[in-house]
Amino acid sequence: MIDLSEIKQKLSFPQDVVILSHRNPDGDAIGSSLGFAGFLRKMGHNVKVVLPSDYPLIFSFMKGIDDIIIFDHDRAKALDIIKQATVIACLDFNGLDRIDKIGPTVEESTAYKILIDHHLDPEPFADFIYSKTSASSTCELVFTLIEEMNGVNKLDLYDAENLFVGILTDTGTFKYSTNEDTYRVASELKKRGVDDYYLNDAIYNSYTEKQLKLLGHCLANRMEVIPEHKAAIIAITKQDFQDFTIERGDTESVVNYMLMIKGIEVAAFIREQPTIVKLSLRSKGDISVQEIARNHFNGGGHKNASGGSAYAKLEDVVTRFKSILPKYIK
Ligand SMILES: [Mn+2]
Repeated sequence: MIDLSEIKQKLSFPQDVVILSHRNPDGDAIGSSLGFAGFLRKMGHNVKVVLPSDYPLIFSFMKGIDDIIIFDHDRAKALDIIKQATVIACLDFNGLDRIDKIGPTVEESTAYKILIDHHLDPEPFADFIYSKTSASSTCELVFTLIEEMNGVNKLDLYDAENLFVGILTDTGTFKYSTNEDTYRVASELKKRGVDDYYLNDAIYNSYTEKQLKLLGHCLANRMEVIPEHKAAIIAITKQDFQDFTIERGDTESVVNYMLMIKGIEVAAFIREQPTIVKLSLRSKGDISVQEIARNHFNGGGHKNASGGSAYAKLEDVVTRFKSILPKYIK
């Protein structure tokens, strides 16, 4: 374990803490932020959570989520809070460009900076870095850090639930990215009263009728399977966005369905947006979609889950994706 003496010293008296996570926050970004916030508050700190952009509505049930300050909604307030912070904790992201316009303010701040993350290649901008790419989620790391600080008894049921949410969502309900600690931490959280059936139901049985019909459309009319390269692609057009009045979060899990086809090991969900084409990529095993995203689509993420974008026509992005497949899939 890493040297905790400095962080312990910094947190040994009340601080104004700001917890930050990445744009388009997912369950892990939100859960780790809220869980760590709960822990730090019980240590006597004044804690605020700031996210660059709004969270998906399916997470509205999470305790404390209403108190999160969204930079996109109130820029002045968000920046003000960050400027006044004496401790800044950056959770579930590896570089200041992941928090967009908040980045420079964090860079300029003289606050004590903490980075807890499981993405590849963390930038060395923080004073305390707890980074482990083998961790399932930042929530897993937040919990193990709290354990190392002998603070587990400070976690209440809601903190435990919030941390469980990140593990659940970043592992696709324990289907990938798990390690021994993942199950151990999940067990510890369940011991603290977490009702994982309730959390699963709240998160995964939350489709609207429109979203399920959209999923059907994607699978029936927009999917192309390329068995020789163990790949599948779903590409949706601007017209699809209009026809289904697609909003933020509506297409969240579409990409994962393609990997349910036997023999398919890499999946691309490609979306034509007003000025840009965005890609969500998933893979199984040793195929690194992180490399594909980084080398060809100006993106990154994890080995088996990443994303990217391109300023090009939808058809051209699809063609480019197909043409690079042989290089990455044996
Ligand atoms: Mn994560």
